[in-house]
Amino acid sequence: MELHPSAVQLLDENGVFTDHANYPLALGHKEIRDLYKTMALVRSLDTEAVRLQRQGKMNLWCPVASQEAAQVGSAAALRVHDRAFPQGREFGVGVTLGLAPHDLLRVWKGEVLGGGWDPRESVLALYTFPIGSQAPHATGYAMGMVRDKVDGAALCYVGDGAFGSGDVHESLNWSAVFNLPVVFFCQNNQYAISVPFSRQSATPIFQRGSGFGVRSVQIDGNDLLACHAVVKAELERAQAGEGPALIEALTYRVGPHTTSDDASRYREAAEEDLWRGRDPIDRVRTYLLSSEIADQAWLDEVEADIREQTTAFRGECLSVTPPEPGELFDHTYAEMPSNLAAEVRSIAEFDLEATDWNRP
Ligand SMILES: Cc1ncc(C[n+]2csc(CCOP(=O)(O)OP(=O)(O)O)c2C)c(N)n1
Ligand SMILES: [Mg+2]
Repeated sequence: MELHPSAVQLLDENGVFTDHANYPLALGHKEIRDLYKTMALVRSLDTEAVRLQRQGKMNLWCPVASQEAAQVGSAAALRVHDRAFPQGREFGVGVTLGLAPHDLLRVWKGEVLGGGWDPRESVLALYTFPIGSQAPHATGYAMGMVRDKVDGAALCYVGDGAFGSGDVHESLNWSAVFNLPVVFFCQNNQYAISVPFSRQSATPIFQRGSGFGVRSVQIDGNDLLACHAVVKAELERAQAGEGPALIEALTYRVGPHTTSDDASRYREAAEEDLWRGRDPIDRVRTYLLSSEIADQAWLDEVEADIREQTTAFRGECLSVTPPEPGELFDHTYAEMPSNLAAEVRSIAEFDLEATDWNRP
């Protein structure tokens, strides 16, 4: 899938910058350097997380490689009174918002109780795994912001697959009818697990917005500067009373859906290679060097610093201990049914070490 002719792009595939009349660049040189560093850090930590899973140190991981521009650029546009509602792939959003990377992976080590961070202390709500269900959360929260007169807006992260859910359509409609300060940011990475976008929708996602009366735009989701400029402008407009917006950030997932998936079963390597060539980090690096916003010595320093942070991340990941299996049942019922109570007891009594797995 290729960009629509109307798509907003500030930094093209070759790292050439052209400002945009409606969505001008809203970052200074230092901020662009900082965001480059965050993108490179997210790439390195994500790569390490995949490694940890392959080494049996983590149950599952949901790779974000090649979606760093969409995640870092959008998250960097959030202001202190805004609130972001993620799905489950928003590791890069959490890192950009300053959450501890190892807290963001707790849920993937089975530490299911509480999600890993306190959403009341952060702009970021907890990950949401039932597809699309964060859209009514964001919409309701935006309604509350209006009533409480909070100067902010909600940013709702959705995938392309979430546009097959009723929750997203109901939220688009409701937010338009009530003119709510919510921005829907869709990372169209062109797959919902194995289902390609061509099998999900006959129209580009951003074109769905107008049917609800939601202003909509497609952007180059591999362009850090466009992701930041458009999310910033749309959050401000939503907050100013202009109503909701839908941003379709066209990108690609170069890795598997999760570490349990084998993407070679449903797509060609040539397609992955094409999108690897459109790498969002390479493009910013080229721009930094060609416009003399940074030099090679600075890039080398960044690389060394990221290497250190990645080593620390690995150590922190190894020290996250999953809860006892029986804790899975806590906080589920006010009064636990007797059959579940019996299950909890049998788990507690189960002696893993003494089990003879070869017994017929
Ligand atoms: C309601 C619901 N149905 C099905 C699933 C299983 N499921 C997990 S991820 C996924 C695809 C999501 O695709 P997309 O929204 O494009 O997000 P991406 O994973 O590409 O970031 C599905 C169907 C789910 N989590 N929730
Ligand atoms: Mg997708």
